Amino acid sequence: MVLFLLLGFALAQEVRVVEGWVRYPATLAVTAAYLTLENLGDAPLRLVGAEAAWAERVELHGTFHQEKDGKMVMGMRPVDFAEVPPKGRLVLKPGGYHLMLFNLRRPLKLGERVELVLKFQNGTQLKVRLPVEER
Ligand SMILES: [Cu+2]
Repeated sequence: MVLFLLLGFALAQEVRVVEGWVRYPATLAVTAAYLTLENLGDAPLRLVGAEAAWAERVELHGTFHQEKDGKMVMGMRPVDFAEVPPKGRLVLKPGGYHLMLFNLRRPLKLGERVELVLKFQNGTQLKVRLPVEER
């Protein structure tokens, strides 16, 4: 039991958030979170999702270009994971990977910091606080 706790602690130290923000939502229906993760360890880490007490559901999305009626359009869809390379960074940003938060339980205030718990495939969870911003 003690070993498990120590291991969990050690893993949690392997990844950190460099910066991030949550888009100031226009409605309670949906918003998105963007952040840069840094993997300090020697093994790849896979971000698989997140939880937030202030939203009913969180999905990890990727953005793709696809052909539709002869035109290239940008679309997004849920993905199983996004990888943070060893000694490297993963950037979640508009037009790329992002976290979508659905059915907000309360209105968010501009400038407040909200908590998210990031979940990784190896069981690591990382609690982060991101500012609500209008960019
Ligand atoms: Cu999305």
